Amino acid sequence: MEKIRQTIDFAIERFFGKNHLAELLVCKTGHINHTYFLRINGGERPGHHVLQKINGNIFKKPEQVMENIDKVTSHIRNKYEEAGINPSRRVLTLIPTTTGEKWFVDEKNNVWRTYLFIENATTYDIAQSPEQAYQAAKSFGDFSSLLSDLPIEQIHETIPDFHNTPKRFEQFEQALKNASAERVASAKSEIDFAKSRKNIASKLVDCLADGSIKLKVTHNDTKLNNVMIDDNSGEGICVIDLDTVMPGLALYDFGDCVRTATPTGEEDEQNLDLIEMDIKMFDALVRGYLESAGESLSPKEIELLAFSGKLITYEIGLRFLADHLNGDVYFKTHRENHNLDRARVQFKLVQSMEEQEEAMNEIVRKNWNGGLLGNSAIKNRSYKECNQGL
Ligand code: GN1
Ligand code: MG
Repeated sequence: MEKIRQTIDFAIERFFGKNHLAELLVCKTGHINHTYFLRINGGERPGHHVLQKINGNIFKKPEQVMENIDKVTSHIRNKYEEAGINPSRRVLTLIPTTTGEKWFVDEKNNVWRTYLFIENATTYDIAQSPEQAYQAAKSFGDFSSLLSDLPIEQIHETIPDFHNTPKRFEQFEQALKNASAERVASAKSEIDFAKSRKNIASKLVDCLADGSIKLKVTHNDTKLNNVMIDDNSGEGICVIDLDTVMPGLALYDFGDCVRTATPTGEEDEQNLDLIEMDIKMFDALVRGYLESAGESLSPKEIELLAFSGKLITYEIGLRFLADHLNGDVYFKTHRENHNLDRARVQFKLVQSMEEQEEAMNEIVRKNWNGGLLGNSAIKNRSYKECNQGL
């Protein structure tokens, strides 16, 4: 611990100078990076900040991650400024080191970065109301719209095949081959479940191959808790966790909202009776996403909105299960069988979505035909008008 603390202190010094740290809190959420909340006293940048060490085992080219983040946040910031909106609570702000670099590489090649902390806003692991789900989907849809004119070639693919469900299935099969007998036995019914849904895995990559859906600059980790909700207005104000911004498919982004904003329980809940897909939340997500990003969706994308929720939930379930079989080497775990518990929740959700698939598709049709996009007031609304009052 002493050693880790020294490394953290050293990083803090690089961003804020010596002797300005008043308080340091370790953030417990997030399965990959190390995150710390700082209160800085005095110096040039007093106030709250978020310091993060990028996990170099997972992000093999962390500098490319930072280049993507820099590009995307600058692009969004410019749009807000052009529209006369103060961007400081609307997009993440990178804090440079005392010598002006946008990130800091320590002697072990770890990449550290600091963001301005957004005050008076909260993230939620479980949606508290349909309104909140709506706000989250709208924020991710706005994020996508704001980036729609950023040339995709300018963005690095930092983790190849990140959302490629057939590849994730192969990785699961590989893990199964290498797993200990004990781990295989512990996950027997989850392994059977994973195999039984293999037929859905390639749907989106097939659509990409036949041209009915296209690559866009996407977020790729659109969990509910990656949107900050303003404490006063309840509005989604800022999309966070930009590490996986890459060329990708909008449907995986919408799908991950469904995976994380519709469940009635936690991602690692042990009592599966508490886990269902709440269709009221799904309805709110569809409205929020269509209102903000619907114009840019192809008919095929609209048709597959409900399916995308099931697909990514299945994919993340495969990843948790593979990690359990591999001996918990990827996602941080905090108890025995943690990844297995997470996989179980994902598969329970897949089942719940299968049971409600017709109703989900009906909601998409109703909102689409019902004029959410046919509404010219929305269609023709300028960016500034979209953000009026925010
Ligand atoms: C990881 O660490 P976190 O929570 O931001 C993972 C996502 C998964 C998610 C599951 C780089 O994200 O892909 O969907 O866990 N990030 C990476 O909750 O693998
Ligand atoms: Mg993430």
